[in-house]
Amino acid sequence: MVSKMNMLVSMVFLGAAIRGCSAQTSHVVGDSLGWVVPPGGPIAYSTWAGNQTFVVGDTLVFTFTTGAHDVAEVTKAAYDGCSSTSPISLQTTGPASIRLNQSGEHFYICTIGSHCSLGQKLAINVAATTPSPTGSTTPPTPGNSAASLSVAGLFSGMLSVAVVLLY
Ligand SMILES: *[C@@H]1O[C@H](CO)[C@@H](O)[C@H](O)[C@H]1NC(C)=O
Ligand SMILES: *[C@@H]1O[C@H](CO)[C@@H](O)[C@H](O)[C@H]1NC(C)=O
Ligand SMILES: [Cu+2]
Repeated sequence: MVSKMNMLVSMVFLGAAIRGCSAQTSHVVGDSLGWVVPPGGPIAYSTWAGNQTFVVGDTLVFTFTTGAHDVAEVTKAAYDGCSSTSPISLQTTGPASIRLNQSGEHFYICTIGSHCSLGQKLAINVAATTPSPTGSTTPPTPGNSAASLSVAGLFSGMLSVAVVLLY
C-alpha cells in the first residue's frame, strides 16, 4: 500500500515537472551583441528573433548602457517608420526586462538618435501556447493545442490508473 502511495505521489510530481518544462524563458535580445546599433544593420535582430520561440509569459531582456540607448514598444507603423512620438511603453534604464503578456506581434525600437533607422529595432511574434520547434514566427496551430491536450489526457489517464491501483 505504501509503495502504491509513493507511485501516486511520484506521478503527481512528474506531472508538475512536465508542466514546469513549458515555464517562461528569458530571451537576452541579440545574445552577446546586446541592444545596440547592430554592426551589420537591421538583419542582426531579425536573424536573432528567427532563432527564438516566444511564448506568452516569456521575458525579453534588453541589455544596454543607460543613456546610450533605450527601448520603446511601438506599433507596427512606428516600427516601420522609426517613429518615437507616442510609444506604447518606454524604458530608459538598462538592462530592461519586458514581460510578454500578450500573443501576437510586438515591435521594439531604440528612440535615441537615428539608432532605429540604423537597425536597432526588433519585431517578434509571440505564441499563446508552446509552439512546435519549427515555428517561431508563425502563430500556434490547432495541431499544437491538440498535442498539448493529448499529453494532458495521457497524464490524467495515468493518474486514474494509479488511483484505481491504490483503492
Ligand atoms: C539562426 O542563427 C544562425 C547563426 O547562429 C543563422 O545563420 C541563421 O540564419 C539563424 N536562423 C534564422 C531562421 O534566422
Ligand atoms: C505584464 O504583466 C505584469 C504582471 O501583471 C505587469 O507587471 C507588467 O507590467 C506587464 N508587462 C507589460 C509589458 O505589459
Ligand atoms: Cu540606441
